[in-house]
Amino acid sequence: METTLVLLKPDAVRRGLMSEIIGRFERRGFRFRGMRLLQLDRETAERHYAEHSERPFFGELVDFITSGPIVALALEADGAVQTVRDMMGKTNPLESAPGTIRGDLALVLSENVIHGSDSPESAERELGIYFPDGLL
Ligand code: D4T
Repeated sequence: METTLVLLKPDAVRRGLMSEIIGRFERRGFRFRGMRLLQLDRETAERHYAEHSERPFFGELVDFITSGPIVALALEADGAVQTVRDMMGKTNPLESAPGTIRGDLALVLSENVIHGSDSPESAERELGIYFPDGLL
């Protein structure tokens, strides 16, 4: 079994899409091992996005992810990392297929409603950021 970290970004919470997105993961059959509503401080956001620290969009990315409450989910299934990535669609919503979360709910790269860990190693690192006390 594998567990992955999902974030519903501030745009998803602001737009009232929490139940729409969480419902998709419930209906797909994931086991929910953690769920938190929180607002990131800049230091934690910079830790989350450390791999992008040299990219030109880094400042705006941190501004955006700290701009309001987010939901962090820890979801377990066989192949959870890839299954969540497939359900999310491509990073740029304009390239995301209909039927995916971004393909149905987003249009803008910088406000693409959801994050999912991109590998089991990233999942382990990111779960430690959002669920330092462990999972159910
Ligand atoms: P996250 O990490 O949010 O799940 O997105 P992805 O894994 O799908 O994509 P990513 O790491 O390449 O990008 C992280 C985050 O930065 C935003 N972004 C990305 C942006 O605002 N401008 C850009 O040019 C790129 C490439 C969108 C997602």
